[in-house]
Amino acid sequence: MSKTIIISNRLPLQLQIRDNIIETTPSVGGLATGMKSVHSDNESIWIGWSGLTEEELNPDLKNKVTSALEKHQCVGVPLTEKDIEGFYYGFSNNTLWPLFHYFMEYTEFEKSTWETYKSVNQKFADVIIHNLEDGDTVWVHDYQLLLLPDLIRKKRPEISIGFFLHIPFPSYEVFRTIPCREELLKGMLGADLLGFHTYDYERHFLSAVQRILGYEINFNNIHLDTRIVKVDSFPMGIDYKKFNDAAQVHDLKAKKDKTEIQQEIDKHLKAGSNQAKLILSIDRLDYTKGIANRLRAFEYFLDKYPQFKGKARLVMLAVPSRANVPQYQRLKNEIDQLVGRINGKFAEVSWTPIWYFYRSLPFENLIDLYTSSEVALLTPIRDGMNLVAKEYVASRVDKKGVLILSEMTGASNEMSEALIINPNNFEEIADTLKFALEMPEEEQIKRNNALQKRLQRYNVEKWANDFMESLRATKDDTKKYTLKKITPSVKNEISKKYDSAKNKILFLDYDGTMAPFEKLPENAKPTQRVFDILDELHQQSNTKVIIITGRDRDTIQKWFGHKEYTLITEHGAWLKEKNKDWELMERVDNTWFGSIAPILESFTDRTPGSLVEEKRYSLAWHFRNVDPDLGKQRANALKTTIQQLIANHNLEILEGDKVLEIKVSGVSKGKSASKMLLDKQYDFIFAIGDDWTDEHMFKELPKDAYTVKVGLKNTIARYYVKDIDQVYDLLEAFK
Ligand code: GDG
Repeated sequence: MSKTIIISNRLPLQLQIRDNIIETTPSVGGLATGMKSVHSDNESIWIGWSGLTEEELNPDLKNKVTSALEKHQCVGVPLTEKDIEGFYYGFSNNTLWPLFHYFMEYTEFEKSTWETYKSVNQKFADVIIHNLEDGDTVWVHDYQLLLLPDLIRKKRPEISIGFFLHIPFPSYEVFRTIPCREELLKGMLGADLLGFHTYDYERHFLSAVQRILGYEINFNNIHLDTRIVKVDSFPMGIDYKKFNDAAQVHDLKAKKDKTEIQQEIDKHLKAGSNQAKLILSIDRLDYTKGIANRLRAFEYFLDKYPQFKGKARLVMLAVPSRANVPQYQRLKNEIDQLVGRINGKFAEVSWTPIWYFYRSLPFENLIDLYTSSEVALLTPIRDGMNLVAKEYVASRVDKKGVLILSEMTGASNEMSEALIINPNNFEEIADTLKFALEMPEEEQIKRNNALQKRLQRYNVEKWANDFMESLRATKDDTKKYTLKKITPSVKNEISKKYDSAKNKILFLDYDGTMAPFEKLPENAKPTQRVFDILDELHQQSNTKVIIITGRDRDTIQKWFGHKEYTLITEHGAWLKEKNKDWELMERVDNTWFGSIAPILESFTDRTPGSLVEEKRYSLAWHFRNVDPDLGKQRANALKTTIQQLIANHNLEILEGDKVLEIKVSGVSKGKSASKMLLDKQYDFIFAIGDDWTDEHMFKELPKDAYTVKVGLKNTIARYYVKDIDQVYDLLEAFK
């Protein structure tokens, strides 16, 4: 039976060795809970590192770990201390983490850690391949495993692979600075579906792919030679019920059942006689979380609004993280000093402004804090999502409480009813804190009502299911293409048909079909191989070879004039038959050039890299060498301008591959191809082309014609081949 394989750096379990016995406890993190619905019954396994290095395990313990993991449907990836050093602390946390969070000054690039990152990704791939069966679905998580999708794809091209990034994907301008940028993108593109928390991260990723790899992007699909990769945003939710239920139970607890922390909090709140207010913050101690900023802003708030002294208290839980990394140690010192200084500055006998916990707390204490705090103040400088914001709102059973949230978090995109702040603007934070502490209850309830509804609906289970559903749909789309692929047996069938046919006609597009695109159109000259193929076909009896192209007559005359093939140029305006002169296939004129050409030229002046091509009966504006976003934008603007001008004329705009062409309407490859069929009864009709001007031809030709698209794009052609080499292979089979 097919299964789902979840892969993350760490397994969702904590292992401990006590007296040579392995103890396991489930992890409480967002990912572990989130994947619960996917990682259920016998239909899934989870692959990752157990948390114990190879050096910590003797053969006996290794076996024990394996069977302990097996009980939870988990499989370990064996990693050494050196692996963890280079892969986890090194490349993942010293390079990717700061870079992806826009901390370029903290980003180190070391060749040795990059090498370890690659080899550890390979180790993960090896374990996966070993456990992979036909029909399985693979879901890879996060920045530690960016190369993994492609490593799996290389070994098992047919497998369905999803990838989700839990941290931001930075803007192209930041991402481009990393030396191994191409390898990272290609690694990710091994997946069928790539998920991000927000549309912005998705947009940044697409832009990096387009600019760095130069791949074709169609809305949110990336066209590779044999596959389509879909990119989409799936904002991760939380286990809403778990937090809401726990908060309800919490509120009903008798005093004696309350936790120690809760009793302390109650004491403080009571002493403040209704005026005491708690402001909560919870995060891992990480420089991305804006903890120092928050403390300084809180100090500024107490200075600016002294009426809150003795009343408002910041309860700050900072969970230790990567504590042996110097950067994190420095951050810890900075926070310790700031807390000490601010507490020293404002403390009164019965009140200290900051309660600071530097540790991890059990879940029930988390609920104590969520339910007792009037305000949650979350100020990350950059954060992929921020689940704490969602958990705070979900725990507010009475619907009171105010969330202040940094606009730099992924969560702020969905939580517009929260008070959204810029974490670098202390003035704004101070004013918002005051506003939050004084917010009327009805307004708090109104805002939380809306937030809770959304969190309840788009919970983590829905997130996981949506992702899996979308992965299935993406794979189905790709399968549609696979059905049209020219396999060796289809190729065989077509060439057999060719052999036995009496009269054969071949329509061959030129650019993108017989020759690759070049930066300058005049450089795409036919090679000897192209001539060899065409000559071979042309010499066969009863075979008519036609080059059918949008190119101008003069260039085609220069390149093919000495040959005897039939030539059709400018999308069907001109025809040249063997031993004859060029003749017009359609009555066309070019008297309109004078009004359109200056507009194209003005666009060219303003768009670096673009150029105007003047053919006899059409004008083309090429933007292949323009910055991709600018090119698209200018092409749209140009199209709108021209459309208005030509509204009452017999002209039309043709959109080719990175080219807009204005020509007399009614002239098309489809029309001219049909005309060529009139003089004889052909029993083998073949047409091949790569862009959508060729679709006209595919459409007009009879149903039993062999129509072939080059590249994986939407098409009405019956078949496709992946690239120009395959075009040559196919034509060489016609003998
Ligand atoms: C990454 C991205 C993205 C925290 N302290 C305690 C504790 N927690 C739990 C919280 C929450 C989780 O840890 C923290 O989640 P975040 O989303 O805030 O942040 P990261 O760990 O940095 O996670 C982040 C996330 O991935 C998911 O995609 O949102 O942007 O950086 O669930 O409740 N839990 C317990 N005790 C604690 O002391 N029990």
